[in-house]
Parts: sequence; C-alpha cells; structure tokens
Amino acid sequence: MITVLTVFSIIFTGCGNAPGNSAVNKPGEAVPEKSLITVGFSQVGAESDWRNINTESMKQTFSPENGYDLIYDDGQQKQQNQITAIRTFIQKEVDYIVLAPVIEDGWNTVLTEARDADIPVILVDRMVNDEARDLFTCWVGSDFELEGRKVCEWLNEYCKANHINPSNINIVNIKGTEGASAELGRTKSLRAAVNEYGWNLLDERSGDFTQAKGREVMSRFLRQYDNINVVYCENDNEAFGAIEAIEAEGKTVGSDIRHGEIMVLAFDGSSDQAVEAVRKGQISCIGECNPLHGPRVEKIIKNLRNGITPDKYEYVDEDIFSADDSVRNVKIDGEAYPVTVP
Ligand code: GYE
Repeated sequence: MITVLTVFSIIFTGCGNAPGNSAVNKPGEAVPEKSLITVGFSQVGAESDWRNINTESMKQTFSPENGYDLIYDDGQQKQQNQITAIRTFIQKEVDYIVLAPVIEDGWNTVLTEARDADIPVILVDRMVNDEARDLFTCWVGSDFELEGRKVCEWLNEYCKANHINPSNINIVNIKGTEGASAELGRTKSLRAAVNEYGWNLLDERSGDFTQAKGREVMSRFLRQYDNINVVYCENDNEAFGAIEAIEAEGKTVGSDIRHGEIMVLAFDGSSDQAVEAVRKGQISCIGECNPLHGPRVEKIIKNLRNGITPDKYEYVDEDIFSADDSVRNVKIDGEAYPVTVP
C-alpha cells in the first residue's frame, strides 16, 4: 500500500506502485523509493525479554526515518489474533507482511489469502510447518535444534569433566509454548541426548516461555520429585522463574550437582539479567538465541525490492555461554563451538 504522504505524487505523476504487485520486482528492475514502504508485523506477544528486545529491534529498523510505515500488532501469544492481524494487513494492502508465528501449524488458509493478494510474507524467528512451505517468501531465525544440541552436549561434557555418571542425571524440562519452533527444536534435542547418554528425563511441562509459569511449573516439579538435579528451561525467563522456585524451597542453584545443587540450563542470553545469572553461577549454561532480527528482515526487503531473491532459510550464528570453565567447547557433527565465559 502507498501511504498518504505519497498519494499526491501518485495522482499527479502516475508513478506509484500498484497495490498488490509492487513488492517483488524483476531482476535489475529498481523501484523508485519515494513512498514509505508499508510493513505489517504480526509479533507473537511480549512473553519474554527475548521477545521485547526483538520487538524493539523491529520497531527501530522499520521507522519512518528509515523509510517505513510499520503496522505493529501484538498477538498476545494467540494464533487467532495473529490470523486477524494478517487479514487486516491484507485489507490495508501493505507492501510486506512479516510474521513471527506463535506455533508452526495452522497457517495455510491465511497465508494463502496473503499469496492471493500478492503480498510477500517474510517469516521471522519461528517457522510454519512444511505444508505452508510454498506460502511464504523466506524465513530468518535461529536453528533451535542446534541450540538444544549445544546445551545438551555441554551437559554431557560437563559430566565427563566432573566425573558424573550420566545415569545420575535427573532432568526436568520446562518447555516453551507447545508447538512453537523454539519449543519443538529444543525439546527434540533434549530427548535425543537423553536417549544417547542415558540421563533420566523425569518430566516435561510447558512454561509458555514466561517467568511466572516457569516458577509455577518448577514448584510443581519440586513437590513431585525429590531427586531433580538439572532443570532444562527453554528460555531465560522460565529459568528466572525456576530459580525463584528452587530458592523458595530452600535449595541452591548451581553447577555442583554432586553436592546437592540444582543445575539450571537455559536459552536466549539476550538480557543483562541472564548474563549476570551466568556470571553468578545461577545459570550454568545458556544456548544463545539472537533476537536482533530487524536489520536482517530489512536486508531481505531491500533485496526483494532490488529484484534479488533471498535465501529461503537464513540461519543466524549463535554462541554458548557458561561461567564454568570445565567445558571449553562442544563438538557437534564434527564442528567445535567455543563456550564463552561472560
Ligand atoms: O527463545 C523465547 C521467546 O521463538 C526464539 O520465544 C523465540 C523464543 C525465545 O519467547 O524467549
């Protein structure tokens, strides 16, 4: 869609882009950048620090100063809200739809509507399932399964370095939002490692990526099981909640599970609070998940406008954080990933 600012230039010069087919150009065909580019962004919600930093990155990038008119919609962790937002974007004839899908399933109908309206859909962060593969232009985000493998490999190496028998590892998993890519990938890796190394997976329950639910789920686990020595939290906020629950029970968090501490593992590492928790030894290892997708999505849009086809999938490079120096790097499929001590 073309914003009010440019309506006159379109009327008088006739050089505006026709709604619907303005966004993808043939190779070599440049678009006159006169109008603000309209981007409808359907965000998951505001469930975590990661998410808030991600929202900020998008808002900063897609500002009027940078040439964009951003229509931001907070889905409040509900797919139906996101579907409604996308339909509104279609009605408004935005130039691009950016979607961070809360879960993977259930997008076919609305993404078909976007395709029929000729509006490119760029996925950011989480994915949609394979059935909707042809209904979006491209995706940028993290390899959640790899993040999970890194953290599990770290635990495996930690056990080796500290002479802990894997059969003595009793884990609970505070999962993210069920059916979300970040939950699916991180859970898959944990289950694979449990099978491979012989750890005991005592229980799994969703904490919906929030601190409050993380605390609630961990309190419940602690009441149910008296032998938990590792909690795998699928994001930092769940880990903060789990730490509160553990401390409220008079127990101690830390890597020294041989002496009764409960080890906290997490993902994201995007907030100062998370890095501080690693420094203090409250979180033993974090698989980094990078939320700064604004500039990445902008690059995709610029490429599309210049007739350059972006890669269908673009994965972001990520770190591993631990305050413990007994594991210097983890090896996955022959590649060594260094562990950063913040
Ligand atoms: O890890 C979590 C957030 O999808 C990568 O969602 C994202 C996850 C992130 O709520 O904190």
